[in-house]
Amino acid sequence: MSSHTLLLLYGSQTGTAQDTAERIGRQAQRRRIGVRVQALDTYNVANLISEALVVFVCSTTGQGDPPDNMKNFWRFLFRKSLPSGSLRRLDYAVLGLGDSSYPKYNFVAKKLHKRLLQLGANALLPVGLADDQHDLGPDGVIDPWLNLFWQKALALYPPPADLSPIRDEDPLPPRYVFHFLDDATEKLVVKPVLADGQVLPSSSQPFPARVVSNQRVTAPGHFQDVRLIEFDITGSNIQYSAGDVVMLRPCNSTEDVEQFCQLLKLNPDHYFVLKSTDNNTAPVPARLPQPCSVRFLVQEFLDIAAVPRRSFFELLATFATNDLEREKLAEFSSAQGQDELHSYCNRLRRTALEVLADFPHTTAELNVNYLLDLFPEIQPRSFSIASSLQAHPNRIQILVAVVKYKTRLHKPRKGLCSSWLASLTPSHDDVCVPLWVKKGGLKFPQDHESPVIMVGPGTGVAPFRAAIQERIADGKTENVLFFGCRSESKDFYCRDEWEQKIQAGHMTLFTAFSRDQEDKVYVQHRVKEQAKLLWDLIVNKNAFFYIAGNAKQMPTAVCDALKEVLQEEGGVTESQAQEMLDTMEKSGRFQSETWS
Ligand code: 2AM
Repeated sequence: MSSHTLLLLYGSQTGTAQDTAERIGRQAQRRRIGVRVQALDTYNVANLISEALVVFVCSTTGQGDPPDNMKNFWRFLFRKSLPSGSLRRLDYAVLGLGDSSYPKYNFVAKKLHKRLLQLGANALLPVGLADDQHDLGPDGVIDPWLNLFWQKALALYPPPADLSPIRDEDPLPPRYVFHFLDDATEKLVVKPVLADGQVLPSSSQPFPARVVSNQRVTAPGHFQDVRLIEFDITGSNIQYSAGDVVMLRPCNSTEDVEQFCQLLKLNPDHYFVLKSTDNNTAPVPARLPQPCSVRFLVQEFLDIAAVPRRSFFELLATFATNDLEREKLAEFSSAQGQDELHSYCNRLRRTALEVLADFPHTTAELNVNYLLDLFPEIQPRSFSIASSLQAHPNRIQILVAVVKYKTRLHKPRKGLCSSWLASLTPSHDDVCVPLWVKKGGLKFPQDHESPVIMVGPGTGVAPFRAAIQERIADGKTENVLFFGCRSESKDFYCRDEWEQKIQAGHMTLFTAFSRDQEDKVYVQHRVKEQAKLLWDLIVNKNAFFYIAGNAKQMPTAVCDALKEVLQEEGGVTESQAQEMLDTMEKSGRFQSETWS
């Protein structure tokens, strides 16, 4: 292996760590350093002992867990049998991406750094802890960290003297080349494989599920459109339990695809064959059919509706010939321009497509071979499953809050996935959503005796609906649900279902309608009111306690309320109550799942 090879390994949940790793990879190419960029779980960890220089870029998920595409690596690295000096030949650096508003801030990066030191590896510099809450966003930490990294790395691994660096103004060679087919060519389209009932559906082989129903469950006119969407998974081999999540990839809207093609002067009906310029570092994505139509690429693959990252501007700037546009793009690409870029893009949630429309000259000059360098791939989204197989055989149901809000921009902002899902019309065969299922973070008790207490305001109720359905089918009827919404008449979804189950004696429900009276009433207030019941369930009956939802302060507030309950009823101090919660958490009797 060449000593001039830098290996960039990333663990990425939403694509940010991957984008950062790729950005560092491009910086390495400019410095003429050979580079490989890989997701941690696609890398054979046993090879680490023979690597020279590795940068790990890892994000931390909300619960402090490593991202899915580094879970196997994580298990391997923490094996007790690994000898302590086994990585002493390795030089490394760890860059963590996190959000300091979460308690387990950058936990994965910190723990990885410690473990590598323990295994004898040499840290080139202290672990970098990028923070979403930083005034300049994560780049506020990443840029100075990278400067220091390059100083150290280039001193230890100087690039070949006969090659000069590639300037920031010049584009790097593209990772792919498009070979367009002329219309006369017969197109034998090789479609990517879909799961056919023989294998378990996965990211590489999703199951095309028919949309059975798509029902608005909030009152007409209510500000929030929430959908209960049902998929048919007959013949898929999919099995799931309460707490599991379904993964699916959204598509861009037809209007966005049309506009994109117009701006770039592309014919959506043209077909091309994609060739990689380096199969080792950038193989042709298996999700793309061969040949592929421009429409398929733009609709299903390129994430043109996301707020673009800085690397997008860096590359776009290299195509600018118009002076005004070039100047602006250079500013957005520079370290000094990050504030300005934040105001232009992130604050207003401006999409990549809208940016292209703002820079028409540059967009018209874009070299199509760079499309996959400019736009990341559309990432799959996860939804807590809201149904159980016992109650709904061969079905998966999800609750989706359709994301729509205003910024100073004229057009309302729309969440790509939720808007796409809401737009699907149920029909017999033609509307199919490729999906697969993953184990979720919430686990419900297997025994028959333990009661469960669940706090799930808004769409946070989804995994609890699954749990209640599943438990009732198993004859487990001690189910206590705290549900919160704005108003009894507007967004109290699943009401009929709960009423029927309450009547049957299968569950207890406490509701908090936050806006039906002058003062806000939230689920945490109801938790406090039920102190006696909760104490009895938790202490005498060994109940499990769950929180799920998307309000940022809600989980902490519910936790505090629960601590107060324990203090009040048990006559213990605050720290003793905290200890009780910690013990419950360790044994799985206190679990939470939050999302934004
Ligand atoms: P609000 O919108 O009236 O503030 C589902 O979204 C419910 O969660 C709504 O009733 C919402 O109330 C409520 N909610 C908002 N912030 C919350 C918090 N910090 N704790 C508990 N519930 C909250």
